[in-house]
Amino acid sequence: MVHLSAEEKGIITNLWGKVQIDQVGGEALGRLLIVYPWTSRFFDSFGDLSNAKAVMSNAKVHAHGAKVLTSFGDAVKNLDNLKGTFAKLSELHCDKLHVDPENFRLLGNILVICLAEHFGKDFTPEVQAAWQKLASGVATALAHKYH
Ligand code: HEG
Repeated sequence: MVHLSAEEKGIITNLWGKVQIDQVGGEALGRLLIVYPWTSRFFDSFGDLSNAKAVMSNAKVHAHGAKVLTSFGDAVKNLDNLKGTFAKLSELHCDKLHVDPENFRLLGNILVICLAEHFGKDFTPEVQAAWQKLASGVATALAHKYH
């Protein structure tokens, strides 16, 4: 499990307070679907995901991306207990949704790219390192109940 220093926790909490969840969430999920097209198999009910423009303007992608990033925010509030925080969601993604947990890592890395784009020069290497660690911790926590 990841260990975050007090400094890293401060960096994470500070940036999170400025994240536009609806916008960044939709962007991150949209980019996941475009960069790794096979991930769209989980979202049959979302309608047209056949090309980048269709994905990025798909309202269901934006709504679900916002939902996912809001849930990711629970990690920020529970930095010392990621496994407990995501235990139920891990069971859901394993037992009901059958999402390959590798996808959590892909989404985490895409989220970091979206944050870098939004925050520009404020997204220093230290900030990136803290967020990369958090994304990895969330992916591990979401994979924890897989069997
Ligand atoms: Mg998942 C549903 C969180 C990555 C596919 N995801 C959900 C829900 C939450 C959530 C909160 C709603 C659960 C509910 O209805 O009770 N997802 C979540 C997080 C992350 C993640 C925090 C990673 C940071 N999800 C993820 C990835 C995929 C995926 C990478 C697939 C590539 N999620 C998925 C699907 C659903 C959810 C297919 C059900 C969507 C629906 O039909 O409503």
